[in-house]
Amino acid sequence: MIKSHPVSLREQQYPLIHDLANCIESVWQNNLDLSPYQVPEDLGYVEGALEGERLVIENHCYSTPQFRKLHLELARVGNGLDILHCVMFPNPEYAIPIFGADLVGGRGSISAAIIDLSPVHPERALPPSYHKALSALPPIHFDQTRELPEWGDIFSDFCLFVRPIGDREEAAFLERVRDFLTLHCQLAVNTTPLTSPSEIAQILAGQRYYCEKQQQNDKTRRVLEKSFGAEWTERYMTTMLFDYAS
Ligand code: 18B
Repeated sequence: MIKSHPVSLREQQYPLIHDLANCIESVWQNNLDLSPYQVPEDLGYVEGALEGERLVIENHCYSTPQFRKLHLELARVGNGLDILHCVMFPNPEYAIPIFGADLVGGRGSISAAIIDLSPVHPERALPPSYHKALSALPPIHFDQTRELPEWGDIFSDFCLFVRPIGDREEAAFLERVRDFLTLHCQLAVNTTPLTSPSEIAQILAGQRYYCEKQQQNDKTRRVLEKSFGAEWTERYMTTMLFDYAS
C-alpha cells in the first residue's frame, strides 16, 4: 500500500501525462514557496462507476503567497483514457494570468493537449512582461493543431491546442509547458501585489469569467457525469475544478 490507495495512478498513466505531472510539480517546487492546500476530505482521491466505466481521480493541491490554489489533477477513465488537468489560480491581489493545461489521451496517443496563460485583465490582454517573455520563446510547430470551442474566448494568442504526434512532438509539448510554467512562476514572484480595492475587484471579475467559461466544457462534464452523476459533477466543477471567490 502506498498512502491511502493501492498504487499511484501516475505510475500507470500515459508516459507524456506522467512526465508532465512530474515536470509541473518540480517547477513548482523549484520556483515557489509551497504550502499545503486543504482539499475537501472526500475529493482528494475519488472513484466512481455509476453507469459507465470506472473513473479514478487523484488531486494534488498547494497554495503559495502568489497563488490561492495550485491544482494538479490526474484521472483515468476505464482502462485506457488518461487525463491531466492543471490550473494555477492567482490570489486576486496579483494581476497575472491563469495558467491552465489539459491533456486527454491514452492507448498510444494524446488526442488533445492544451496549455495557456489566460488573461484576466478587463481588456483581456496579458501584462506586458508576459507578452514580452512569451513572444521571445522559439517558434514551435505541430502538424495537427485543433480548433478552440465556442467558449474558448478566454484563451490568449499564445494558447497552444494540438494533437501531438510521435515522440518528437510530445517532447516539444512537454518543453513548452516547462517554459510557460517557469516564466510564469518567475514573473509571478516578482509581481507587486495590488492594493486598490477596485483593481482587485476587476481581477476577481476576470477570474470569475474564466471559471464560468471553463464550466461550459461539455466534454469534461460528460466524462464526469457518466461516472458520478449530474449533481456530483456540478458540485465538482464549481468547487474543485473552477471555483471562484464571490
Ligand atoms: N477535456 N478534462 O480536466 N480544460 O480543464 N479541454 C476535453 O480529444 C476532462 C481544462 C479543454 O473541443 C476532452 O476532444 C476531464 C483546462 C479544451 O469542445 C475531454 C477533466 C483547460 C478542450 C476532457 C479535465 C481545458 C478540452 C475532449 C477533469 C485549458 C476541447 C478531448 C479531470 C486550459 C473542447 C478531445 C472541445 C477537451 C475531459 C481545455 C474528454 C474529465 C484547465 C479547450
